[in-house]
Amino acid sequence: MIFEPTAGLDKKSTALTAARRAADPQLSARLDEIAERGFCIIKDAFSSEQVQLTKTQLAPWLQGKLMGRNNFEGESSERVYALLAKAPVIADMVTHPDVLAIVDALLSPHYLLSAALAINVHPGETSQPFHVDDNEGAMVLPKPRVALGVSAIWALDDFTTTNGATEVVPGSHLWADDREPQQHEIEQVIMPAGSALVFAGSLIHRGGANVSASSRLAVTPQYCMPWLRQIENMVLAVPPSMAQQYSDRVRELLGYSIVEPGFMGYVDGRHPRVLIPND
Ligand SMILES: O=C(O)CCC(=O)C(=O)O
Repeated sequence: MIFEPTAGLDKKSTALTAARRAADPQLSARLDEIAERGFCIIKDAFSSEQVQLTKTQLAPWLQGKLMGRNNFEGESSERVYALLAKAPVIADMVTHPDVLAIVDALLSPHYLLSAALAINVHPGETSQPFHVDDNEGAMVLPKPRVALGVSAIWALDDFTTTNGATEVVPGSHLWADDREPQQHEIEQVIMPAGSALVFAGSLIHRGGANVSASSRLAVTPQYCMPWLRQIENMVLAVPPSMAQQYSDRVRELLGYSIVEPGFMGYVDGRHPRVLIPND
């Protein structure tokens, strides 16, 4: 059985997506590409000024101290988590309208930001193990299944053939769990700084090996269904006093939200936004 990435959505969301597709052919083409190949690339999603500002805000955290602790994180890579507690410009990435238009179509309303981390792949780094992003926590739902998350990987340096560009396996979001990618099925994502790779959380991918002389910086915001546990514990990473600086949209994505209709996410019987000072 083949699952469309959107097969898990309710009728209202599906109708909304159909209306948005009709109004926005570019969005429609991106959604078609994700349905078929599992990913799309948004070029020039950030201007060179935004790329530079992001690098400037990340620089204090990229001092060679937060190196990966295993082969998955990458022992020659730096990983900076909890980015919304460290670099407020990341909010513009996390809420980028072209990315959220895709996430809106693929996940249920009130979806959450599951992770937002920077990955600086240094020269000498080897390929990461292949993985999908939407199966954390001993997932018991085998593939093929609907995507439970959507991930973006934003290039802050040009992704080249040698510096550790992300590698994807087109179509693998529709595979069963036991299918292993063969060499000829792997595609490098070559894209200029400021571009965003957006993909179904069920797509097989990995960070590539960096055989160049320069590092490759990326930020990966990942979104998940509202009823899944976030990979990063976002409301502890960004407590109410810090959430105060952000828009309602960012706060909602962090988890200062409830899943409506219903009450998943309440705190002491009330909407969690009441904990944000001066709200
Ligand atoms: O750094 C990359 O290109 C990919 C990283 C990744 O997929 C991950 O850590 O989940």
